[in-house]
Amino acid sequence: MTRIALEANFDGLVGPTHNYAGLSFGNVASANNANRVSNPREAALQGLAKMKALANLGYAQGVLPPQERPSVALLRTLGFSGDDHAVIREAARTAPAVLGAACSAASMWTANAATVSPSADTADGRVHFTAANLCSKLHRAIEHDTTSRVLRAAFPDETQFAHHNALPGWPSLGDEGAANHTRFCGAYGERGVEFFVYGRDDLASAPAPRRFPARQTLQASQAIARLHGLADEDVVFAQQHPDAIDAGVFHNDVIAVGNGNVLFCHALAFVDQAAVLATLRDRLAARGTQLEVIEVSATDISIEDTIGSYLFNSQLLARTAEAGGGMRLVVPQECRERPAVWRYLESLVAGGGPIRELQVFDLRESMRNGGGPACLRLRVVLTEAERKATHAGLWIDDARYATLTGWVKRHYRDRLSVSDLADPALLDECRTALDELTRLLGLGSLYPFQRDV
Ligand code: SUG
Repeated sequence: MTRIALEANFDGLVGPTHNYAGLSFGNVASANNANRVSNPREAALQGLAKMKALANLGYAQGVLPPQERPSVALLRTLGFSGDDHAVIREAARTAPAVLGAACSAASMWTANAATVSPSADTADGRVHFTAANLCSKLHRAIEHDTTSRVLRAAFPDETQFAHHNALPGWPSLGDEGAANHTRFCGAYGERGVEFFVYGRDDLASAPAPRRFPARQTLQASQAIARLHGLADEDVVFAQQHPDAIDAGVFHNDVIAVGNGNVLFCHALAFVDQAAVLATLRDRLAARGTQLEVIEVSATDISIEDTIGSYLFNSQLLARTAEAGGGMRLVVPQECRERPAVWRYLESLVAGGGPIRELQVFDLRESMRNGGGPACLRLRVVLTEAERKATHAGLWIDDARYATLTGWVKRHYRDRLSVSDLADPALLDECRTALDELTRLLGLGSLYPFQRDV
């Protein structure tokens, strides 16, 4: 029996330590903006403005809290000791790069928090979550414990939600979550086709990028499909094009986005792209749905413009029948600043295809670290019963938006340089802010500093 379901988006709330430490080799924006002064307050408000605008349009919009940073736990694991302030001071003096990793606010990009399979696709009829190990970067490999706790608090009912811990953090099992996973379907409540894109297959001699690392492995994607109980005929694996990775496409969601029966991608997204698209078409056709592909050629938009504009890091959102049906594309304002990209988008919406409307957001603070609209959100398809079982304090409405913007304005700095990370007062500020946040969201004790006392 097909159930009625909707797609909810859970955006990461940008944390108070948002900064530009240049930690992500292979992510061009992160490297280009290294050592720039950030504005954490603006970053968080930009993210909240997107959440509010999409909630106003009628989408189910949730928020996930930031993680505790600086991570004193990481620094202690790495041998720094004394009281918490001494740990920060000593790390700043002798290992500033490690302190940078301990301070990253990267958990804001919840597309990397987990891979999620809706209940319509899984063998046991529950929604499955696997937290991503993010093991290719130190500053991200420390996220998954808290991510698992957050997801369990957000989706607590074990009869409806199944939570898997992150895969072991071995290089051959590198997993970056939903950023490399797309679900195609007819209606959301129908069984869909889950598309996993990997950058590396450590057990085969597939072509590999030469310049930048491939973060996701085939072995990790296969393990997740097994853990989630997906049927073989509903799963497609494809390799990301190594040339795209070498140009700065560090996740698939920087070069492709899909939703419902629509895939919007660049021609350089996948190895053997024509065969990949044909397989997707067949699998979806077997479920009674026709895949619509919008494939953008390198002549229309170069790979440089693709990465500079983050065109494909957009959110492809279904419009209601009252709004005219079809899809709405949520893009960062950098798309408007690149003439070739903007021209393309204007002709796309005028062209009568499935994408009918554009929505532009200023997410510049996140974009400077390589995180566009799609990076900031984790999609969770939920039936009505599952939506009701979701922790109520996480949904964005007028009141919660007002509460959260007020909280940001009370606690966040409006400038943060990499040298400011050495300031132990930042740790106290962050803990005070996060302690209040867990109360505002009704989440209980979530963070290490709340649990260790
Ligand atoms: O993992 N940037 C993130 C950006 C993640 C974007 N997510 C998706 N494409 N879904 C990353 O590279 C930069 C942090 C710094 O330099 O401090 C960073 O981690």
